[in-house]
Amino acid sequence: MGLLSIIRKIKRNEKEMRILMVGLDNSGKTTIVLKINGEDISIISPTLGFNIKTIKYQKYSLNIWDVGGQKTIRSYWRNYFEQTDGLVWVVDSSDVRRLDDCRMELGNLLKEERLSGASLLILANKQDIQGSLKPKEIAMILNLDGMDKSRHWNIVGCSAYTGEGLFQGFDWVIQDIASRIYVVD
Ligand code: G3D
Repeated sequence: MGLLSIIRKIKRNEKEMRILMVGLDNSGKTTIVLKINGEDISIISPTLGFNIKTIKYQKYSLNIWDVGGQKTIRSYWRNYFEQTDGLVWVVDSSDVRRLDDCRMELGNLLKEERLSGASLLILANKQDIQGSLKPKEIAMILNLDGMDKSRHWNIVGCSAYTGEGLFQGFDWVIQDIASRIYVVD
């Protein structure tokens, strides 16, 4: 690690931790955010024909958007990748039909060079629905073991309705980020 990056790490503080929450539409992102007590959801750029929601989660800033939109929009997202420490990818575990789509979109996102260092939490949401796939099954279908070995990732089953798994998931991603970016306590 170069001196400059060490200095940069020391200078950063927790408030700057930046997490993006992404997933196909209808996967449950908005519901999760409401459940974990995100207040004041503000909407960025509705004029551009798509929304990026942003909230505060504890001390952290969470940006949220749907993937699967048009390619032109996708190029605009890149502006938001700068300084992204963590990615939370939300899956609708009951929507087996769209899991191929889901794998493809996640794969595309992870190709972004600026996201290469980001910790990745996969939330296998909607576990309260009978017949929804378990985290292990989702991991297989999304081929998570096939990801770059340097990627820090974890998959946690959750339900935005019951709240099960949500804090476990977020605690993991925040801890993982903290262990990477803070040199001093
Ligand atoms: P999005 O922000 O990713 O697009 P939303 O997704 O949060 O709007 O959720 C999409 C739909 O899924 C909503 O249903 C929401 O209530 C439901 N949902 C979200 N999380 C869960 C969950 O954990 N369990 C169950 N059973 N449903 C969930 P509606 O009917 O309002 O469209």
